[in-house]
Amino acid sequence: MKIYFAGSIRGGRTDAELYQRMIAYIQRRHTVLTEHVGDLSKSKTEGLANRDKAIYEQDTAWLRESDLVIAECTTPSLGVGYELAYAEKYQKPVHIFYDKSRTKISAMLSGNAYFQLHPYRNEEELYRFLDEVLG
Ligand code: 6IA
Repeated sequence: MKIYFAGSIRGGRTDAELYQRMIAYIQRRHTVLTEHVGDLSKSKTEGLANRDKAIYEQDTAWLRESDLVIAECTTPSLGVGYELAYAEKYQKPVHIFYDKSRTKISAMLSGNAYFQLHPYRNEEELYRFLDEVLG
């Protein structure tokens, strides 16, 4: 499957290493279109305004091309929130993961039955949920 992985960039890079581990886990059997989300070498502020248009065009094209969206939402991100609504518009299955001891997920996500939520206690449980989602 082609997986669109969404995680915070300008919203804050606290969980970038976790994204990197999740992406590597998914890549054992699937294609991740958005590997850069877990790229630790790139700064969250990198980029110029004219590059942002290209990022938007590429990411929305990848969302339309994807079979499934996996979002790690412990660190809140406006961009990820936008991507989730965009994925719903294109009827892509959306799975949202978050560490329930570290965040309260937005009611705009938990209140929308379209989204499948996976609140986890630790990383071990997160990978178990990922196995269930990826089959
Ligand atoms: O509002 P945020 O920046 O936190 O939004 C994060 C989400 O938007 C991610 O799930 C990405 O899919 C997308 N996104 C935001 N910035 C970029 C980006 N910047 N490149 C690709 N997708 C992005 C340049 C590279 C970066 C690693 C520094």
